[in-house]
Amino acid sequence: MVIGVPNVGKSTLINRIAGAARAQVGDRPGVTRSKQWVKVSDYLELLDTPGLLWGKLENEMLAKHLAYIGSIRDDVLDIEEIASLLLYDLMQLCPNELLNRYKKLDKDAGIPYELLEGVCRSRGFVLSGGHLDTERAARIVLDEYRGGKIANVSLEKPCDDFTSSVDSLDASNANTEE
Ligand SMILES: Nc1nc2c(ncn2[C@@H]2O[C@H](COP(=O)(O)OP(=O)(O)OP(=O)(O)O)[C@@H](O)[C@H]2O)c(=O)[nH]1
Ligand SMILES: [Mg+2]
Repeated sequence: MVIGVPNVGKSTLINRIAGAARAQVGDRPGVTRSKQWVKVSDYLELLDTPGLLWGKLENEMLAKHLAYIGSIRDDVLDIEEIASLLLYDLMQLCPNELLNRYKKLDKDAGIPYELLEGVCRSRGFVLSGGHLDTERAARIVLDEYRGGKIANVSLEKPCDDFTSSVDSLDASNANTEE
């Protein structure tokens, strides 16, 4: 049985082991809707399963990370906030790669949203009247991060503490279609 949070590649792994596109794959959470046996050989069958999330995500850092990687549907999130926080975290983890991709970021920005505005300036996402198209920038940042275009960096270390309890995000039904 292959289990895990949504959109991490469970079905892709099964297809790779089976050597054929047997399980449905997609770049969003909730693609696998029910359990499905996939026969790999006369001696091996794998069970693909829908992604699972905790009923309520009580740790703020864990919730953020799941949002960054696309395990929680974007349409239940404030993507500008998530993208801003992601940029802020990446600025600590891999500033050189981030500044290389988005040239006009202020590496000393004190507020995450300023980094999203920096992405707008870097990419020319400016609307009439000089307003910055931060929603477009947020979608681009999340897309490029999830596509591995910004940096290959781990958000978590084995020693990280996920026991603190902060009610930040109710993820019930967050990985299912309406
Ligand atoms: N970069 C990268 N992308 C991957 C990898 N494995 C899977 N993907 C991509 O991640 C996305 C999700 O893959 P799935 O196999 O559908 O993920 P899942 O865990 O079965 O997702 P659910 O069924 O929705 O829970 C797809 O766009 C895959 O192409 C990997 O090793 N590296
Ligand atoms: Mg799947």
